[in-house]
Amino acid sequence: MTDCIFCDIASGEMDADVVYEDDRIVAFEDANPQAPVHLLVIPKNHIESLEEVPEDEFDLIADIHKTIQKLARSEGIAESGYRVVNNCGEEGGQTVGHVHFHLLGGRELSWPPG
Ligand code: IU
Repeated sequence: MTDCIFCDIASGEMDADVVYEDDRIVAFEDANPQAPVHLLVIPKNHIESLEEVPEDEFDLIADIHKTIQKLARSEGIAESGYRVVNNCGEEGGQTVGHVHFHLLGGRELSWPPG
């Protein structure tokens, strides 16, 4: 175990409902879902937030978005539509300090967020 719960999920030390995994990325069900489909997609390596992504690691962020596109299709929400959210930092509403992207869908989502 580390002091980062998402690192522990990525390494398999902490249980989560993992729906996708490759050598750099893991996707799992959010423990407190806000929509019928609510997945979190994360890099396996620890990066605190989007703000902390090094210039030379943005290919990883692109791959995460390719994964999100695939997951939206496999979850059956690609045609109806979905939302991808990154909360960054305190005022952005980030509560877990390991960069993650929410994939939400399966119901009509309202806008603007709170
Ligand atoms: P946020 O963007 O940092 O606010 O989102 C953190 C998400 O992580 C939030 O939706 C939680 O429900 C979710 N989560 C989880 O799925 N499993 C956990 O063990 C913890 C948080 I801690």
